[in-house]
Amino acid sequence: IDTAVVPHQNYATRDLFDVALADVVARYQPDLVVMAGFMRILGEQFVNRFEGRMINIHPSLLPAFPGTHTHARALDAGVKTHGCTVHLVTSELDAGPIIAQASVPVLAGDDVATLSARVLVEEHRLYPRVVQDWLAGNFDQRLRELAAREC
Ligand code: NHR
Repeated sequence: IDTAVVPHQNYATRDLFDVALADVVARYQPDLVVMAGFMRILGEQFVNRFEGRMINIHPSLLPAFPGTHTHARALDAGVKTHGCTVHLVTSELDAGPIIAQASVPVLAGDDVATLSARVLVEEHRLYPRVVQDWLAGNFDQRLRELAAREC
């Protein structure tokens, strides 16, 4: 598998980093851009070029707990069900159309370590399944319309 590294520290502004990263990704003419553990908010310079064919997995049941520290916030809120969400990436953070979700119970005595580990098991099941379905063209019409509208 080809690898490229684009360190954001090398760029003076977010926009310059976004353009540099997008240029590298565009070289591959990707059918699908799959974000995993990507922790930099992407601006229009990146999103506009791949919108509708870029997905992210987020460790909460969106729209609950967008952003960071999701497991601690779920525990603080006392929710009984938590999980992960695969969504289309749009310019609005963690707010793109939801593609798929998996849920786990929150158990008495859970801390961030035990809860995040339970969610991660589901992330590893859900994400490959979504990618496989996407590339097989198995997504329903509604999602294709949402993806097209976001372009
Ligand atoms: N970019 C866009 N435009 N839209 C989304 O939906 C995005 C995105 C970039 C990343 C992943 C998301 C997550 O799964 C993601 C979704 C990082 C932050 C964040 O606050 C927020 C959400 C996500 C990832 N990043 C800080 C920043 O200033 C840095 C935080 C840190 O370094 O720890 O970029 O949770």
